[in-house]
Amino acid sequence: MDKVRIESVEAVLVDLPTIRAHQLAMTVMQNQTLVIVRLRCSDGVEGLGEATTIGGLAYGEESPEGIKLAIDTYLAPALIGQDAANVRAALARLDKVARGNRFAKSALETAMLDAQGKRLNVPLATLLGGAVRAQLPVLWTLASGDTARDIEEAESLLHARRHNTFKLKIGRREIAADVAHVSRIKQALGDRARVTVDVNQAWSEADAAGAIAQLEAAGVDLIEQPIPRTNLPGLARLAARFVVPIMADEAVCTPEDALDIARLGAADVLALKIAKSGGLLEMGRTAAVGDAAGMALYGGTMLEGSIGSMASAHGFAALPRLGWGTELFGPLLLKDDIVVVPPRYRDFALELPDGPGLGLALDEDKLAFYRRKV
Ligand code: MUC
Ligand code: MG
Repeated sequence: MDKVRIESVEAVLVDLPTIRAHQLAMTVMQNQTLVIVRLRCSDGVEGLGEATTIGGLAYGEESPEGIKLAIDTYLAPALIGQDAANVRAALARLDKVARGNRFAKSALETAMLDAQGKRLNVPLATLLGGAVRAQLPVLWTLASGDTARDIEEAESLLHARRHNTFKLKIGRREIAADVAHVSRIKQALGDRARVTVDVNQAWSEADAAGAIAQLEAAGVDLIEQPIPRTNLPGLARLAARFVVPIMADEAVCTPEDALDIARLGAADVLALKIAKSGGLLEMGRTAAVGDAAGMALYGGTMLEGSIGSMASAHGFAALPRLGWGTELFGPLLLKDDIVVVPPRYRDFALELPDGPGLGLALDEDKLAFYRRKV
């Protein structure tokens, strides 16, 4: 039987406005740029993939423009002509031409897996061994920058039964102001909602020790990446000192990172993201290390749109254990979508579609409208 080959790979920049300003320790987002990958194969099947960053280069080492450049110039040429059904062999080729560029590789891997799922007429999760859950618990991030507005937002989402866990982005302001903000929100929501905080590496270890004591007393359920990702011994000291669980996010990208964290006891929970890991398969390896070490797992987001979020959803649905649920709310933060049927959120969960591959179809008109023209 003739092999199906990869014939072309296109990377398209898509700019979508957010529904409100999204304030994080390192940036304020008013829009999000999606790098959409369209991978066409010799049997006529097209696979879709997506990569995003947060605030251009503010979060990590890749930017949307850089991802497109890496794909157009180096990665796409290495894929063209390759066996479309052999994703691992294609990924090994990508690792030969590019040492890093995990976000770009993740988008390409998603597109290959989407195409293979469509070809075999099975959901992407089936290619990963199968989904053990069809609904993924999903939290919402409160990050308007205004306490009263955040409380209103949380109340309306609780009422709509869309989210009952809220993550607060802090680390931008003075610690006292952040602690007051979080405490007011937790007090207003009480036992009706779980509240977590993400500091995005903004504090020193000493500041973190003082702040976490206050946040723990205020009833916060989880502390995400309080100090710089490179300070694993510091994270370990904080994890030992407090009962409230500490989650590593920026500190964990690869299976080797997870192993270092496990050896040091530097976190109770690992935030997994397909972009940080370089794709779904590597995310699964990272998860396995954390799981084996007794850490709980959490399905993180790079604030992707529907394609990247659904790719993540298939991966997280296939993990045997996912103790802290997910934050795959990215599509809901964007004012519009470029897929025909957007992901469905209901009863505090994201539903996994059962169509082939990702289970999504591009809206060509929307794509044409939002794609970057220059
Ligand atoms: C991060 O660091 O976790 C996830 C949710 C959100 O609002 O920002 C992201 C990034
Ligand atoms: Mg985070």
